[in-house]
Amino acid sequence: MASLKEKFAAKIEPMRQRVRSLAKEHGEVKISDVSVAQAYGGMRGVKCLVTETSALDPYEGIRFRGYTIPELREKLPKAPGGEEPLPEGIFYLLLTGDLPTEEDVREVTKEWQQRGELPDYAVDVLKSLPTDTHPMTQFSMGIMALQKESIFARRYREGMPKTEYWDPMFEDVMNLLAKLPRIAAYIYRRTYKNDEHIPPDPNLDWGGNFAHMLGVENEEFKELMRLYLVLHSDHEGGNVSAHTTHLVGSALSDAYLSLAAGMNGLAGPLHGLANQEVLRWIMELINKLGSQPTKEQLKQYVWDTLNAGQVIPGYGHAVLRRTDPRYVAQREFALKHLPDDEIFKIVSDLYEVVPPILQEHGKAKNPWPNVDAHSGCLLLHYGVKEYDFYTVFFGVSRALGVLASLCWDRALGLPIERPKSVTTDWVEEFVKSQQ
Ligand code: HAX
Repeated sequence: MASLKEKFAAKIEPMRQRVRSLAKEHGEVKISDVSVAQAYGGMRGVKCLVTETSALDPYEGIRFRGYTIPELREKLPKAPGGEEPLPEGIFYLLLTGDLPTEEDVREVTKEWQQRGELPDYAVDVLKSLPTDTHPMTQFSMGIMALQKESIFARRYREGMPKTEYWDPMFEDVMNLLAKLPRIAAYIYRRTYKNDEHIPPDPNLDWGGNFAHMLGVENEEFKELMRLYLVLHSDHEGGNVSAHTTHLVGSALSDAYLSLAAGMNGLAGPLHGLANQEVLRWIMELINKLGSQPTKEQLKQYVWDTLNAGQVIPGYGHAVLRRTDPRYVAQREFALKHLPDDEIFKIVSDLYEVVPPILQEHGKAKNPWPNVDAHSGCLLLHYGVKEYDFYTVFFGVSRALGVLASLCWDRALGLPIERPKSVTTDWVEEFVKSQQ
């Protein structure tokens, strides 16, 4: 059996040739134009990035290397006795484009178990932070603390040729992925559980072990973790965390520097932090209206939020124009495992109440829920009630996709990213000259 590294290596040259011949033979073909509105409006819809790992359709949602979420839940290998896909499998798929076998996935699990140890000095950095430092800030600093481990940075200093960049990048990515659940669990236990830590279980898979180190000993929660870590792994290349990781990596910053930058973007309330904001908003709702609000009360609460000039967290999307299939997958999990949960009932009622209100409000282009509208109620059900920590779960998962892409960026020798900016004076002159 070819190891993941050998498998990835074998894919590189054919892919390099595909990209080279596309650029040579069709380099002048236009795939996008940019309007003034797009230049000022967050570049929505401008096709100017190539990302291999996943693609997002506004109506169908995400496909990971061509596979929908229901297909992956069926086809990716599972833990013994489990029903949800293993995150090791999605990483294998995102990196190679091929579905892994059970044995392929076992090999990745083993690699990550072996590479997972956290050096003392990185733990010391986390220990030095006040415990009320936001968990995402701690997470980003934990990743940065490990940067001196970068093999890519060392090999670059030693003068490695460009054709070899992918190799130390792959090694950094595997080391970093192995350590992320340990950093995250360390932060959780230090911040919320009296600094009492739980050693990893060498017999568990990456997601199951993460659940174990958090201290939630529940087989269903382990399954939730596996599903969660698969669902949040990738969402094509233009979202803030993916684009930032790619952008910073394009300066040949190593995986630690690039991922930390991507995580800082994920920590914004319009992106990954929305998952904690959803729970905070629902908890405020419960404080105000009790744990069994009527739909009429919910409607008023939604309008009050909008009238106060705030967004409804977990609703809307820059690309999607339908309910996020990642929301649907989490809803299916809830219907199966926690159908009577009170918060799930509120989340379900909001699914009925919010979209017509957002339509009537008339601003949001997409009134439907995104991934973040659902995840908090699942985590809370299993006892993870510290919602400031929720974006760290997202971050551990998102690393799978953005780091697989970073391996490809170096394998394809992509250049430093440097779009052209113009001034408003220039735009005004240009518009005039076109009239
Ligand atoms: N509630 C209220 N207003 C909303 C809204 C919402 N959920 N979603 C969009 N709008 C508003 C925007 O604020 C914007 O208002 P202004 O014209 O006053 O600026 C207007 O509707 C048009 O926005 P849009 O084009 O529909 O949306 P964008 O592409 O600009 O932004 C966002 C997409 C996801 C940031 C947006 O829908 C939002 O703020 N949603 C709430 C926060 C959220 O759930 N974020 C997580 C998104 C998924 C994700 O990345 N997860 O990590």
